Amino acid sequence: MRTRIVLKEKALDFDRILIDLPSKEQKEPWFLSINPYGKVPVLVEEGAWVYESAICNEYLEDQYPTPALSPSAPAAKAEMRLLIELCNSQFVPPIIRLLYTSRKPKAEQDPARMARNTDQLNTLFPQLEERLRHQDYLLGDYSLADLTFSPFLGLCDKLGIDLSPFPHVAAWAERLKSRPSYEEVRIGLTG
Ligand SMILES: N[C@@H](CCC(=O)N[C@@H](CS)C(=O)NCC(=O)O)C(=O)O
Repeated sequence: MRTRIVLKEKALDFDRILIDLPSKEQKEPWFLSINPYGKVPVLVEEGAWVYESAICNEYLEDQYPTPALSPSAPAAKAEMRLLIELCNSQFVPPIIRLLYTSRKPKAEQDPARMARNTDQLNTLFPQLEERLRHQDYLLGDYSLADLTFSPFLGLCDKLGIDLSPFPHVAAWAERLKSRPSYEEVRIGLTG
């Protein structure tokens, strides 16, 4: 979703090739030869084979700089990369663990483990709340940092994660969900 959001934000045409994840097509030799991690997305265009969504997104930003989804000043760009890293190291893992747990029958869910994941999120949210108190997006203008969070923020409702103690985070999540790129990618089976 994160790379498709960038493609949509930049109004770039692309073909989407679906990989059958449940049947582990991503672990077949042909796929491992293009992404040794055996994961989607992989972005392919003439002269470029790129994987890891954060790298795909930076590639697209460099190759198609308009509209800009990244600040140009080196310090602000470093801040954006730190936020992307924060998302991938502190936000995504507890959300994924909660998602897996939520798919198990109630009797098999470990409440202590779920509480640890929720605690981890509740350590992160105040940092985001502070940052969003005086601006609509993490760096002021919408950037790759925001869209790195958005698909996972979109799961909070479903996972029963209460954002109401963090009203600026909750408003930011709504703002991100209301961007046409997010909605098109969420509902789109193709493109
Ligand atoms: N760090 C990677 C994570 C990619 C990832 O986990 N992709 C999932 C789908 S959203 C996947 O391919 N899962 C299949 C698997 O791990 O076998 C990125 O941001 O591109």
